[in-house]
Amino acid sequence: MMLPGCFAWPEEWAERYRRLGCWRGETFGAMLRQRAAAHGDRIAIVGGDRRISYAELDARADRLAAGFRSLGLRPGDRAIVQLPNIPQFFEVIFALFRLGALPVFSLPAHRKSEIVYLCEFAEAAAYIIPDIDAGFDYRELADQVRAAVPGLRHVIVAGDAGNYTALDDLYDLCAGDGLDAGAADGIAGPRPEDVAFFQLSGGTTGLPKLIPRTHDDYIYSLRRSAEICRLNESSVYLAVLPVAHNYPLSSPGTLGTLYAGGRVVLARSGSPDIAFPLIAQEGVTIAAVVPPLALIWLDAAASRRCDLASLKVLQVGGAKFSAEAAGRVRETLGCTLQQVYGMAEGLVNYTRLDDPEEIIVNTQGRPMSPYDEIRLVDDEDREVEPGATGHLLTRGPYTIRGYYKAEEHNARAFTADGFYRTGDLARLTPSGYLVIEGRAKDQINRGGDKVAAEEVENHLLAHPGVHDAAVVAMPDEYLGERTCAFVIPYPSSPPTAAELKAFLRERGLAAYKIPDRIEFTDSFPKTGVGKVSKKTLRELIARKQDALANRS
Ligand code: AMP
Ligand code: DBH
Repeated sequence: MMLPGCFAWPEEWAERYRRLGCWRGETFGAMLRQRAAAHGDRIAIVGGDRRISYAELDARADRLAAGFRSLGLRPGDRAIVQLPNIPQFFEVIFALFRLGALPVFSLPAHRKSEIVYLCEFAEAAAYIIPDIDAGFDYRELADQVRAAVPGLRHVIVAGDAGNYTALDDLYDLCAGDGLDAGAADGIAGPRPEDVAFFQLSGGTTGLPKLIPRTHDDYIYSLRRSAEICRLNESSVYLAVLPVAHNYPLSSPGTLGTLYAGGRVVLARSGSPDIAFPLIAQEGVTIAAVVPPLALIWLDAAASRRCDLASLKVLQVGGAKFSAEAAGRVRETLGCTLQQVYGMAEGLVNYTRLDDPEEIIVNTQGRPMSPYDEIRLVDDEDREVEPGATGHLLTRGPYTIRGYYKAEEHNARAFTADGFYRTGDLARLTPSGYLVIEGRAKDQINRGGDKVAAEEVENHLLAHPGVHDAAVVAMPDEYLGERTCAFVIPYPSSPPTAAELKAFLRERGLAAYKIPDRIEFTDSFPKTGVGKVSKKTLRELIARKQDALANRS
């Protein structure tokens, strides 16, 4: 039985993916146990001044799972995990995996608006946070969340817990009671086909969607990713992006590296001041960044002395990387560029490490699995001509068949035969590589951070001085895109731009969703059928920016 609200693959497809050897019946708990048995002494995670071996990670996950259980967490319970790049992140998620409780992966940037929604929608039993990170006190956020969500039973803090439960205390709550003892009181641990956790979608609607991923499907994606990126026990993966995000978690990311028995090095920031010395000290072989960070690394490497000799592969993904910048990676950083185009819903594409430079620089890769199905269609769902640009639809052994508890949205986001509508516009090269040409979905991609226009519009509409709002992308040299909110104010009480931004912050919206620019207007351009024409608004703001740039 699938968790209520989750869509399993139809049985004939599940059988097919098993028969093809994609789904091998592994679970995360067993995967870690097996790695610990095979090479327990090897270092799995390096973070701050901690170096954790596979055996230690395995044992600590067991102890923590027992602690979570003593606290009252049960299989199937949801736990919002909002942790930065610290070793405890892995102890926590493997403990939850073992218990069969389900992490909901939130980003460190999320604030009250996002967390309250996640706690309510997922009916979370626990919320797991750091004490203070990057100058922000998550315990204060937890105070607000608890006041708004009475059903939230536990707040668990890595570090100084204040009034809440200290994560540290849970490791020793039941000394000597590994989780194996759980079987004795009826906790058998999850099955491979069970949902293991929820990822968040970048979203196109008012509220983020939850993406249920199973042990079977996700571990398949780790295995394929690790193969394609040629990870092995000597690989050292540098995690600079927030580890909860699907890209640094699984493409191949930290979990793909652990799958391959390699070493994960956690960085608290992607800044060259922090990342470059770590690369040299730890002998990092592969790192993953988003395009704006890649630009910073390229500049830094060109202008200062640094030892990046160990780095073999730099992955760039999350947003479109310009061919111009892509062409500079090999020469400037002395490593192979790998473009990664993926989504938390599933499908991930990679350029291959031995692809010709021309493909690496100019495409976003090809699907990782031979069983990924790709369709490019026009507005009426008819296949486009070969080589033409169309809406990208996909189906496969690790692409979900539906969001959690979102029946209405699912009817729009998936075709009747189970293809996911990515919302991206793409074309296929003759050799089968994807080139991303744009986006049809109502979303802004701010250097890899996804902002759903409707979500921000809803928050703006809550202001008493706002009659209507439309949020669009404006081009940006550094982030690729930034957000611009067009606002029709009530003439009687027009707010200022600064007031609106403060209002959104006050409502607890993550900082990356606060519009970079607010334009006041008294009407919106309309399409033929009378809808707000976002296309016209995008052109308007792009022209305005051009004019500004030319003047200076
Ligand atoms: P998310 O919904 O947050 O998982 O983000 C997935 C989306 O990010 C994709 O549907 C694309 O719109 C975008 N994306 C990810 N990687 C790339 C890339 N390499 N090039 C262009 N867009 C990308
Ligand atoms: O942007 C993404 O969501 C993304 C990018 C690259 C992703 O989820 C992935 C690889 O797995």
